[in-house]
Amino acid sequence: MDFPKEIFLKDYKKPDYLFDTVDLEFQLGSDETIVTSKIAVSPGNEGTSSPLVLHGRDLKLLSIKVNGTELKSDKYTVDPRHLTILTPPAGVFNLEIVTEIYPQLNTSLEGLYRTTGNFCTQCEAEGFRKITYFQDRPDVMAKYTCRIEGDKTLYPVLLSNGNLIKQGDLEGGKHYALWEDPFKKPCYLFALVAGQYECREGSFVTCSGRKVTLRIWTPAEDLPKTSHAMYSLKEAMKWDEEVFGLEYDLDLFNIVVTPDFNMGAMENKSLNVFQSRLVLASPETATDGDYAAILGVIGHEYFHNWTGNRVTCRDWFQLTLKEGLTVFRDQEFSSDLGCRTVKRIADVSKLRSYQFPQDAGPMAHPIRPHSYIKMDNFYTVTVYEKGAEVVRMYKTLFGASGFRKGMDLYFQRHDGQAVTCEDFYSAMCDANNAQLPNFLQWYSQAGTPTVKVTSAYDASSQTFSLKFSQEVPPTPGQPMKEPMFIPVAVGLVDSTGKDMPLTSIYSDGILRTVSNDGQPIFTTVLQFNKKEEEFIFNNVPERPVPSLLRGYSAPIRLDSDLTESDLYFLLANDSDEFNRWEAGQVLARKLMLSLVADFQQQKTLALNPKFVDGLRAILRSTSLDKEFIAKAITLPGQGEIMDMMAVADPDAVHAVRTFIKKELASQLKDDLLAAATSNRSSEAYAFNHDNVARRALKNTCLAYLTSMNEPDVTELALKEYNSATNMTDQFAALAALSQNPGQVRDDALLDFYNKWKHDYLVVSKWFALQATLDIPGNVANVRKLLSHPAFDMRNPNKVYSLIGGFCGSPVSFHAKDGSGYKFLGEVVLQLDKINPQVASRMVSAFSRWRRYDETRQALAKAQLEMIISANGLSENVYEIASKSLA
Ligand code: 0A1
Ligand code: ZN
Repeated sequence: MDFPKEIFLKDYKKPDYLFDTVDLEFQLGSDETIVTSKIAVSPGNEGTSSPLVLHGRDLKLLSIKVNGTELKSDKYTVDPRHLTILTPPAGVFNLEIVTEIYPQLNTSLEGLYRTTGNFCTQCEAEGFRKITYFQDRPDVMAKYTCRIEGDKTLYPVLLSNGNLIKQGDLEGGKHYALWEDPFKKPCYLFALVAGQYECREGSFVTCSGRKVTLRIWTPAEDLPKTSHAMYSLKEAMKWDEEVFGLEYDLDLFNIVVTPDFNMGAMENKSLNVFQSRLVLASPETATDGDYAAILGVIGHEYFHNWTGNRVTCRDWFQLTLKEGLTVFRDQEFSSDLGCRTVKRIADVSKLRSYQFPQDAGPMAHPIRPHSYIKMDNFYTVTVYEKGAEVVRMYKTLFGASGFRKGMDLYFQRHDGQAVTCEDFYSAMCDANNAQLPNFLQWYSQAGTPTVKVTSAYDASSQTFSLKFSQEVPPTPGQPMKEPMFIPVAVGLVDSTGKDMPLTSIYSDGILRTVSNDGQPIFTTVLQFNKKEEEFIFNNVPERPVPSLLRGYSAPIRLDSDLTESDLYFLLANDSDEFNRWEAGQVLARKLMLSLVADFQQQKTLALNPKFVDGLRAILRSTSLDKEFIAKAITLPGQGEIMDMMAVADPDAVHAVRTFIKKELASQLKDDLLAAATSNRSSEAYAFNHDNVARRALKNTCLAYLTSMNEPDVTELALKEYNSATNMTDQFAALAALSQNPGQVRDDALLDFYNKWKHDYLVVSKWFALQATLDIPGNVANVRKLLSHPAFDMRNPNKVYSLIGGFCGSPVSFHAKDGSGYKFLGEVVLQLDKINPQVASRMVSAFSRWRRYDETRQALAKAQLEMIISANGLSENVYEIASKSLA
């Protein structure tokens, strides 16, 4: 490996040359593909005479012409990563480059590759350079045409971006298609698909009356499983018009399904590519979780058409400009189509379980990183999910209509451009005549801020004070931090459980009236942007219980002086449902941490009866949403608790969580049984909130009950498994049974495999379930599954299910004898030869090795050192491994 080069945001320079049009021609062959690229080049900077440096990887250069004349070999240089034209002509000129590539050998799944006989591309972030020599950077935007030639029988379907201009037959059993995309785009949005597909066709009439043809392409046998995806696409198109006034801009929108794909999906202009799991669904084979993921990701990719494609990123450091914003938009879309509180809870849980640990580890980076070695390593929960939280804060501050004004101004100013996060910030602030001091720190400072709050009530002056202080922890390369701008949504709850009307607040020496057009308000957003600040509420007739950070108004850790009884009060009464859930989670986290300490001191574990009572009241509620109840009775994950410990102790956390689960199950058995049996599906499967909520509650209760491992509940779970009419119920029952080692579990797992071995997506679930089993010695089982005939190391989805699932299970992965670490070390090296992007996602599981005890530290470190000293390591894995060891 050449010594990997780090790239810095501060070094950004505009491109020396612009590409105005790009005409591509692909001759698809069974062994090699010939790519001809004709580019109209113009100088980017007035009168530039610098060499034109093009990126390229794994390409065989066949010829290069400038203005129609073959370029002599002394006029250019080629190295493994570049083609440099030493003295390009002044002014506008035409460049023609012919390369040969080998898609069937491309297992990295970036650039052009073969998958089950078909051709597919993936160009984000820097895959286009594996197709042809190019200025592979997002601020080079051009209009493209794409002509594809190939065997008509092998590749009857030929697709690219934009509109189909021409197609026809050629000699030798070949045919061609010519596509033209009228919109300028960066090369990372280019796509080509060729192969044997059938399509489900639908249509959508836009708000201006244009009829758009919608096509979802899959192998013929999967067509029946595309109806939910088609529904999701139409809903997304309608939603973007209604909520943001954004209309689709072409007459055709294609989605292609592929089994082999590194990420979830890709927003190529008018030709989205999806991994199968995020399109294909039927009630029998997909769970409610799958249906929800499909809705969200179809929405996400479609929404990119405006946030990402029409307005794109100047450089890859700005990735959150399109991803944070588009995740925020897909979250809102799913909220509007389902239940807002439940969706918010799911999103916040994801942030806490995955992003908080990243922000506290060696890979911590701001939502806009300052540097990278491999951009692929920065498609992270920080850029995506924390980025979405940052966008959400604008909405919290400016309200829905202020946020919309900001979006409108953003598109008005930047349609057709490649821009920066500051451009988005300016559009938001300018549209609302606002200044948000320190807000931009969210883009440049890593680490999760901790906000401490203390409260005081003064009866004589009828004032209630909240004193805030904030601390942003040091992160790699950033030892000192500035205060952040933190919007804190607050309500005050009176002793009857009602929100108090808020009238005026004193802060910063200024008295502010709080009202909405003269109407009292019940939640106000405090703008906390200093190291310390006090806010005093006036006209507060009695000591309230403050409901802080309502709706989780900022991505921070909150440390308040609320007492246990305040938290139980909020759990029972808060009008902000998110904070009701949150109160329960705070109580559960405290309980789990104190029991972990007891466990470590070998004390007998006992469950606080108030906690049981609190959950019983929630479980018995007839007014709360059923999916909300399911969430509210679910304990924080093991990772979340480990993250809060000075030294993470997976065994103790696992033992405590299992103890609480069983104890709750036995103390709440009757209520759990009632909920599990009264919420069975009575009708045919439908993916609507009501039905999803019933299933969620039933299956959560079933998992609790089965954890007791008693014959009556095992029998119940078996009955649920056998009588299930949809995958949600069937898989939930199987997962419930799988908690307990023994014959029943082994039989059920085998039965499930035999039922579903013909369906690779269901088999992936089966792999994931076994990988995540928190049972001692599971390493050996997972190792065995690596050689299962259905497993394939070249398929990312299977790797994520089996290896990724395994790394997420604390007990087996962190086995004290190091067997889990050793297993992962071996797999990473094997994977790296096949697919560096996937290998580097897997090696990330080691990155927090310093969080564990000394024995585990030494074992994990040894694996990282073994990996980093391996020959021919990819830059992807090198970056994660070396930063983890630094
Ligand atoms: N932009 C896509 C996801 C994606 C990102 C990176 C990829 O390769 C490194 C591929 C796809 C999205 O946000 O959906
Ligand atoms: Zn995206």
